[in-house]
Amino acid sequence: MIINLTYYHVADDVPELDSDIAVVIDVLRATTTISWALKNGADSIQVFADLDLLKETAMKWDPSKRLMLAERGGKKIKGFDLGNSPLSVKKETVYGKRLFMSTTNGTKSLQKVQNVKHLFAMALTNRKAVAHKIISLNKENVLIVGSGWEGSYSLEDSLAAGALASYLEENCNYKVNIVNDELQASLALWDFWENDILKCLKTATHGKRLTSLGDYEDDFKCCSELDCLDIVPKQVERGVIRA
Ligand code: 3SL
Repeated sequence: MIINLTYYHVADDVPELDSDIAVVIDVLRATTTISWALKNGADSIQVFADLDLLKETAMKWDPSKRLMLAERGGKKIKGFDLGNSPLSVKKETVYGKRLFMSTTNGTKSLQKVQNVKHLFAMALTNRKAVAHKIISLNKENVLIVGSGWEGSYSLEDSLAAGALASYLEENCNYKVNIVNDELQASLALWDFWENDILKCLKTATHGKRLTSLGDYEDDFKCCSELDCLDIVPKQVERGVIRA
C-alpha cells in the first residue's frame, strides 16, 4: 500500500484532480478556529466565501442556535457575532450551535475541494488526529491544500503541510510518496522550524500582518500548539463541517 501526498499552497493552484482525501490547512487562523470550536462543542460549522449568502442562510436558522463569524483582512466584520480568533470560540459561546463562517482565505480553500469525498480541516493543533484518520482510511491519494493569503504562498500553512507529511512518514506502515516539490520544500521547512513553531508563525507575512493590527500574542500561542486537540473536522455535507 502507498499514500501519494500532494501539496498545493493555495486553492487556485489545485488542478481538477481526482483525490480520495483532501486536507485543508489555514493555521493562521481559520482551521485552528474550526478545530477549537468543535472541541468546545459547536454543533457544526458551515463555511461560505460569500458574506451575503452566509447571512441569508444563517437567518433561516434558529437564532438561539446560530452564530455568524466573519473576518476580512484579519479583522472581525462589523455586525457579525465573532471574528476568526480561536480564542473567541469558547465553550459557553459556541456549545450546541451552528457557526456560519467566512474568512479571507481559509473558507475559500475549503470550498475549492468540497467535492472530494473525505474532506478534513487541519491546523497544527489537530495534525496528529487528522494523520491517524488518513491512515485509517487506507486511501491512495491525499491532497493537502493551504490557504495562503489572497492567492499567494504562506509559510505557516506550508509548515503544517510538512508537519503532516513528516508524521505520516514516521507513523504509517505503508510507503509515503511525496509527490511534488511543494511538499518536499514543506518537509524541509518543518525540519527547520519544528522546535520553534511560534517563531515561525510570527515570522510569516500573515503573522506580521496580525502583529501590526494589535495584540495577537495569545492567538499565536494557540495556533502554534502542536497536536493538542483530538479533533477531526470532517465535511459531512457540502460546506458543513462536524467533528
Ligand atoms: O485568511 C483567513 O482565512 C483567515 O484565517 C485570516 S485571519 O487569521 O483571520 O486574519
